[in-house]
Amino acid sequence: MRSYEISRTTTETDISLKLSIDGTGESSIQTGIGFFDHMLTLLTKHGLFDLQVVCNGDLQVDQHHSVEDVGIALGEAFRQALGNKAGITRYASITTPMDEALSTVSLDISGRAYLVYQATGLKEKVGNFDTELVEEFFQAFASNAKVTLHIHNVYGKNTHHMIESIFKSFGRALDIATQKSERIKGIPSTKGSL
Ligand SMILES: [Mn+2]
Repeated sequence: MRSYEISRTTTETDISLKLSIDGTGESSIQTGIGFFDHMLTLLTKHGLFDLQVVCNGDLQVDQHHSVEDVGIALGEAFRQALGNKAGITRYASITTPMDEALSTVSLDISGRAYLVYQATGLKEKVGNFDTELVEEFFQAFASNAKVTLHIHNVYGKNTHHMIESIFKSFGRALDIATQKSERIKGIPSTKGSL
């Protein structure tokens, strides 16, 4: 089973996270940030993972540490659960609409951390969620999963929809890139390691 369980405690957050890559879309997410829970839930659903997250963070400061640290823990969990990456598809490029909004996520499970994030025109808040934290989440994920991640919100009007289309694309791309293919023998790199 490609799964990983992580407990991570700092002075800012206390996180328990359990991930199965080959899941069914089941999730139980409690970060104390409603909109972020909504995004992690649909990421899990459309990525067909199983994910449990409990984060008790310093929300009296703001949401930054909680969102960033969940990104760190989730990235670490994917990296560990994938092991040596033998037989995986590695790449995926997925475009997903959400009503009037459209986003593309291109992912390479490369062993190298890189984020390109293009999402302009987001309103500052969705509910009480600080939308600048979307980029922080993906930076933390890419750094700790060690993946190359390009995120582009192509267009949209409603900020909730725009961010939702990003997370749905991300979940779907992560599902495809992590899938094993019978045609792929060994580690999918001409260098022999990822
Ligand atoms: Mn929604």
